[in-house]
Amino acid sequence: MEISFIHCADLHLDSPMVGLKNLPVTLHTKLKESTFTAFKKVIDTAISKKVDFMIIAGDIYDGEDRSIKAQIRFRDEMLRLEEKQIEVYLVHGNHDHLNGSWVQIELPPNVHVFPSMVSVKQFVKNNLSVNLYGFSYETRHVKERKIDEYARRDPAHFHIGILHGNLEGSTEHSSYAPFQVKDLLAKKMDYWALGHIHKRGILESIPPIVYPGNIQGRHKKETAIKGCYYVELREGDASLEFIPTSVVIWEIVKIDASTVKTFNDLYMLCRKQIDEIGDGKSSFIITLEIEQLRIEESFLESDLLEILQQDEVDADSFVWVSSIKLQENTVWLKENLLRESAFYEELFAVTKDSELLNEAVAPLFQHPKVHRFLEELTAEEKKELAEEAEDLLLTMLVKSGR
Ligand SMILES: [Mn+2]
Repeated sequence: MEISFIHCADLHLDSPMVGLKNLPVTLHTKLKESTFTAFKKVIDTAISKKVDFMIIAGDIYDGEDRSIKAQIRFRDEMLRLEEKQIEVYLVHGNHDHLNGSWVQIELPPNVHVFPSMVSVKQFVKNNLSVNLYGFSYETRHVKERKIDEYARRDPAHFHIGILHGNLEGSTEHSSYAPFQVKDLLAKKMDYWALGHIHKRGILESIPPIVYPGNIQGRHKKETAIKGCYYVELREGDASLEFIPTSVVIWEIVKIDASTVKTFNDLYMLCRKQIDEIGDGKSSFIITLEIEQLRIEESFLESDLLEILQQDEVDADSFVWVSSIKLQENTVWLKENLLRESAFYEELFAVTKDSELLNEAVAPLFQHPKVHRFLEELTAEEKKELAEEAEDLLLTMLVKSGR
């Protein structure tokens, strides 16, 4: 007794991929296409592995308007699965909730969409039955503990829960349909197909409770290779294989610049590190984080970025530097400054003054359109802000040539 399926989530088809100035047109085209290309890889895998069905755990579309282009492309991929008699079980998430306004493109009959109430759908092959449980987001904000509405319904050989929601305590994503791992375990499912959190994670192995992450990163914070899971489920046993699908990989590359003395050294060091990333197969968009910089020459980040972007790029496998974060060795800088004049001592004291900090952020917290989205700053956040202020001050002093 065995079933196999693909579990993917957070396709975000037709993600706009904004904010990349200077990206050459060919690379931009590839990036704009990447969510579709990645999804095609998911479908190719389903077909080549001859899976019984596919689960899509929410956020198929990036926007609640579900662009017609995205819907047509999605339908075309569904048709490819229909040809191979592969069923699809999907839920809509906060990004593509049922209440959005869109032109409805009809999907083939192999696609089963869960309604907004937690419901069960049954997959049957020969004498084997699988119960799948799930719900789609009615509106963007589903804050209730929908997990409480899930109930295993026997008889069936396998039970699979599909849930687009947030693991309690995870702060990177909005806290929709929150749950704890113990809540899921209590439901006695054989597999939990999660979606919403874009970072891949296996929360439990028996039974598997899985966030596959998204299939293609959409911005510099969605780093590393993205993909989906190919799952084989047997009685009391499961095996998972990660299938990479991302077309363009976002990465943060840290460079320790403590040994460089001149701008030219720095440039050469960056160049070398960038060349080491390229593997001739994959494409990367990277943020360079240059740390421990202590060179005396003054230069602009934008200049360094510009020359790094000037080198030839190959659309099939490129490494593109999208931004640079320069971090001076602040201890060294501060020491230098303090040696220069007592004025700096006073200046740095300013960033430690919590009254001044409160004053500085007050307009934001009082703004009628903004304040309701903000939460009070914690002591830790205030400390971070003060440190960032000091770093900023130092950086500005360096850039102004002191
Ligand atoms: Mn998502």
